[in-house]
Amino acid sequence: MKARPASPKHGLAAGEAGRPVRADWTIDQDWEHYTAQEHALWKTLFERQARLVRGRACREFEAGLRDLPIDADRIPDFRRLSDVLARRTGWQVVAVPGLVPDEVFFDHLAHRRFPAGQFIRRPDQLDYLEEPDVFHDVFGHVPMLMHPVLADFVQAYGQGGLRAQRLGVLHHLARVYWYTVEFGLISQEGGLRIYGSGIISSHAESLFALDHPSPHRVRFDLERVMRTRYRIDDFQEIYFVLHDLDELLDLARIDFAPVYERVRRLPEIEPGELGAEDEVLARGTGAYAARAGRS
Ligand code: HBI
Ligand code: FE
Repeated sequence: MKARPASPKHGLAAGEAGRPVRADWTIDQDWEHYTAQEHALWKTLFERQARLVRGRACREFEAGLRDLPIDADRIPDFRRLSDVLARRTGWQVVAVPGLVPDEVFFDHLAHRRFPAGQFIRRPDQLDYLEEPDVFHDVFGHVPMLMHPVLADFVQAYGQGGLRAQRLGVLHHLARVYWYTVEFGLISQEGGLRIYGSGIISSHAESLFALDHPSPHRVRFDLERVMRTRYRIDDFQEIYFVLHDLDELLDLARIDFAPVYERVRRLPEIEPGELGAEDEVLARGTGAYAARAGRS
């Protein structure tokens, strides 16, 4: 891990033996106890990112953000977010101390509860951290959950996660989530737009994903994506592009079992690798990855 967040200062994450207090790993957001410094850090992140993603994020993100009680002044209160979200798509936001075990994560999603990091990153982690904090989860994910298609797709991922685990193919399914919900691009009127939360909540990657010549931008294809490894410690070397968010609705409905059967026999694909069957929208130079010592 490149950077670990400080453990939450309040809303105690773990019992004395280091186990979570509740079986579902939720904690109280304890909104009243955020410090002025923590709210100020939110403001810094929010203002910078709200300005940057205008015209870069897809219109569904813009609409979701506009309709939610999320603003620059304070870290959002999950109870108020849940009130609005529940009325729109039936989702709620619950607080967790950070990454939770896969089964716990899937169970929340399957029940339309989005586990959001309670803590906010440290000031020296403005640009990057690997563990999801309140800015990544609330600014990045919650506006997209206001959209009915994304709302259904993320629930289907939770339902499919436990099954994929039993089948021993979770890594294939996790790549679908990674290259859509976290790092997905979509083409809309003005060109490429971002819908992936990992990009939307990152200042540097919001620029890199759309404008940098290094990464490939390739048309989304389910089996191709299931075979593609990803990196969690740096910008992506490839982004997959949807024509329409409705494509995710089809994915939420189909049975992945036969797809897993095909994919598990096929070779894995490295993040920077292109194949003959790819519909390449923009071939990347790979220059960034090469400079970072990969190639
Ligand atoms: N926990 N809080 C949190 N957020 C995530 O995005 C998350 C997680 N646990 C597991 C996980 N993601 C992934 O590894 C699964 O999607 C496979
Ligand atoms: Fe995320």
